[in-house]
This record gives sequence, structure tokens and C-alpha cells, in this order.
Amino acid sequence: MKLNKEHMLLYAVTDRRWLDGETLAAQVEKALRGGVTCVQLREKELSDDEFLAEALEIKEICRRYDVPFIINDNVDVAVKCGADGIHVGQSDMNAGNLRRLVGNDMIIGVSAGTVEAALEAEKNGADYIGTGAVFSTSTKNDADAVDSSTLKAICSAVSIPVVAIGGITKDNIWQLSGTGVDGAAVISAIFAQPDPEAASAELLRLSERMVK
Ligand code: TZP
Ligand code: MG
Repeated sequence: MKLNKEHMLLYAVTDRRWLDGETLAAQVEKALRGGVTCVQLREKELSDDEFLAEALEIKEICRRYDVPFIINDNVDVAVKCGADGIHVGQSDMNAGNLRRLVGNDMIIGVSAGTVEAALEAEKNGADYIGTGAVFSTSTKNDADAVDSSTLKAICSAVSIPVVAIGGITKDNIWQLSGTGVDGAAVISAIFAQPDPEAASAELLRLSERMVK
């Protein structure tokens, strides 16, 4: 699947801490019904076998909605499950080495918190940049802050799409207006909500307004 900037509008990153008896696949499907435009499967605790089994299941759901399915960090799982893409952080493999491993068809996303890191990722073949934390968040304890002027500078420096992440909610997403971002990536604003479908639908509407 070829990535375009509309895929960044509402980018759902999974987290199993709020499953509450449900499966992650069921929650992801609710988010898709609400209109999320990209899904990243982010697993920090599963074994590779468990990660792969889950990836295969959720990939099929994303296919039905024609939404890109991205794997966080794990190249092996991304290749084996036939994901549309892989997302890596600064401490993971660099985009150039990753590109050589996964070939030209896979979408590569890179987290970058500075203009230099974003330009480097773009030069190395990244398809989009994820940047944050743009607001404070308790979902990821070690997230560095990216202030609004850095966010703007990153968006103007690169020509690939940029998605903001970190603490974004329906109440503060409007504050990203004018920064140049192509959308919002969220975890808790969808997966910690009692109704992930309704939360996604509302966030999508707000994100469309924000990027205008
Ligand atoms: N990277 C930077 S902040 C963050 C990640 C994965 C957590 C985002 O979670 P939330 O709940 O949307 O703040
Ligand atoms: Mg990582």
C-alpha cells in the first residue's frame, strides 16, 4: 500500500492496558469503524510468536477497511505477517538499514524529535515522521517533549508527512492547527475510552478540521 498524507489524519496506536476483557482485535475494529486512517500494532511485552499471531489477525481486519497496518519496531514480525509498514524509534534500526531489509514496498515510519533527526530519517528513506510528545502523557513514561516551535520546524523541514503524538485528546487537538502536521497519532484518546468507535469518529472530524 502506498502511503499518502491522509493516512496520517487519525493514526491509532494500540495498547493492551485497557482491554478490560475484550480482545485487542475487537478494539481495533471499533476504532476502524469510527474511521481511524492508520493502525500501528505496538506490543512491548509479547513473545515474537504471540506478536505474530496477533499481527496476522489484526492485519486482516485493517485490510477490510483498506487502512495501512504498521508494526512497531519488530522487523521480523512486520515481514512475516505481510504488514504494510514498520515504525521505528531513534534507538531502533536506522531507516536506511531498514529499507535494505524490507525492500521498497514497505512503509517506513520513524520517530524524530528534532529537525536533524527528521531530515536524517527522510534522507534514509522514511515515508513519514512521527513526532512527540507534543503534550504531556502518562502513556509513555520516557517520552521527550517536542514543543510547538520544534514541531513547526520539523514540518517545514521535511517533505514527507508528519504525524504528531503524545497526550493528544479531543480537547487539545485544535492546538496543533497551523503547525503543519498532517494528523494526530493517539493511544489513550481511543483505547482508554469506553466507546473507541465514537471517540475515533469525533477525533477524525476534529483532526480534519485541525489540518485545514
Ligand atoms: N510516543 C511518544 S508519546 C507516546 C508514544 C508512543 C504515547 C502516546 O500515547 P497517548 O495516550 O496518546 O498520549
Ligand atoms: Mg521503538
